[in-house]
Amino acid sequence: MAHGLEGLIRTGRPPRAPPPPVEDAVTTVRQTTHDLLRTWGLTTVFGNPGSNELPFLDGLPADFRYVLGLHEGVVLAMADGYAQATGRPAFVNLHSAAGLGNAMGNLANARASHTPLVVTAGQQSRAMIGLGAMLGEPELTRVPEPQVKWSFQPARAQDVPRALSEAFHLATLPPAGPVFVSLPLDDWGQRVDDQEVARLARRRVRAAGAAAPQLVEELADRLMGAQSLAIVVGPDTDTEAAYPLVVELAERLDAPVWTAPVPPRCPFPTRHRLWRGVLPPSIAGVSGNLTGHDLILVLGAPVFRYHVYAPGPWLPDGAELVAVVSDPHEAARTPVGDAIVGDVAAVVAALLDGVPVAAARRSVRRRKVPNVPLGTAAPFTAAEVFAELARRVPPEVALVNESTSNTIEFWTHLNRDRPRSLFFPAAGGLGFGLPAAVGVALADPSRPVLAVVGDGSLQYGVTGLWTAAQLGLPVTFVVMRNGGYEGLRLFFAPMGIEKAPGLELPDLDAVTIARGYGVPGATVTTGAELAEALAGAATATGPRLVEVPIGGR
Ligand SMILES: Cc1ncc(C[n+]2csc(CCOP(=O)(O)OP(=O)(O)O)c2C)c(N)n1
Repeated sequence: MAHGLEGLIRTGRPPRAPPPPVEDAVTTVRQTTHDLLRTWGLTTVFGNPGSNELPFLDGLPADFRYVLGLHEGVVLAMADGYAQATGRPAFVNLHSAAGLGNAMGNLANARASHTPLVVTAGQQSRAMIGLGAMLGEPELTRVPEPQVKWSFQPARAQDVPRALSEAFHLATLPPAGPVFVSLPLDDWGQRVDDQEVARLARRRVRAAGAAAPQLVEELADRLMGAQSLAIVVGPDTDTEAAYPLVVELAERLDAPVWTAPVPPRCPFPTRHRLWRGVLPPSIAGVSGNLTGHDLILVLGAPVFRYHVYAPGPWLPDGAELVAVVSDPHEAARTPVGDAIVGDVAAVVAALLDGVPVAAARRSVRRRKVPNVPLGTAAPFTAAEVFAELARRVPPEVALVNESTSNTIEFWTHLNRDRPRSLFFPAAGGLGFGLPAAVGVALADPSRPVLAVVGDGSLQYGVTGLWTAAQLGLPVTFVVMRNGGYEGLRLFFAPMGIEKAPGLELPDLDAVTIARGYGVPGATVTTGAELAEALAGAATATGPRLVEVPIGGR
């Protein structure tokens, strides 16, 4: 005021506008959020937009990329594949309760995979959330439960940046996983303090990851005291850091290695002399396969992800178990054995310091991979297809598998030897595979992807074909055409089922469907065509679909 009065007295005219007050050094929630997302490396937005989300997308900076999925399940799985392949969190923007609901199946897969995802959905204007307005959901934060680590709607527009900061750090901290933030549409134009946001951008929140020396020593003693050790590896060891360390530990201890049941990743080289295969997903199956071992070391897997209830002993007679996992829930809910919660790579690295090379090699029987020649004409067996895939598709090609009834054959012939080589729906929810392959390809377009999906599975994520076509991603979609939900028939005997409806899938033409989405394709009818199609995966420059008639076992 003094300033204004002074101006009046001196000039006799109204004073010029005063210099901007401190509060003018503010920006909008939208600009701030865009800046923060950039700071966190989240410039790829996986989304499907609606009116609630438009104010966030308005003026999305030029260095951002919006990856449009035509259904929210596909959006979520693309982000999941991308995050799993990069090892970094991904950002998802969905539309209100309806869009979030559509994404729930794949959110369950992401949760089970420990995938760091910041999932957001647009909420109605704050004034209308409680009024039953279209696209407003007062309970929006409850929709994604229980598949997220944290679910939140900021109390004020000014809290949006801090809430997203919390979401980003929580999603990334171990155990990694999806989190959810509801974002009311009228928050984006509100003002927020620059300084506040600058502080958020500078924050680094990291897990120390160090292994407690006493626990490591104890564990090393147990490992060296074992008469017959077996190692079971899980998805959390499928990282650049942990993968080679686990191989080295197994070699040093000369211990056979199993992959934990229903593996969503391939955490150990499948042609290594110590690799024994995948444990079956039943209580009796696990203990039966581990018979003869007195100590089981589980690294980076829940103990265990069972499927069919086949009761039996948890472990072989007299055997003990120790699990090293990142997730306190996984550690606590385990019915048997001990657990250490921590960074698996850090624990294994520390173990290597104290574990000497095994004095003598035990006679670990090398697993025999059956030699299955490819037939000359369709229909092929799944084993023929996967044996040929192993021969034709080099290990640098990333694989995605969602061909349920053929999982055993797939793993029997699999030949991957490096981290982040295979992705599978961790919670068993179909509709992950096809779009996840799109996300994996986006993560590194120089690394082609081959996705094996069932003809049933294809339909759950089919619109991902459009995104693959639009972005020209080098993904080969191999559709195993058996004309039904064969995987469900496999449950008939163990579950005592005689007959059930809804298992036939006649009259589906994957090639025509793919063409409609802009993806060229063909049905292979001869062995030579199949071999050529598989070999082409490594040099693909865009998406294509290969339908493979299969039958018999
Ligand atoms: C979202 C979802 N819906 C239903 C199922 C149940 N389900 C498990 S396996 C299966 C059959 C899949 O058929 P297809 O992809 O053709 O592969 P196949 O079993 O014939 O090898 C179904 C429907 C599921 N796992 N996830």
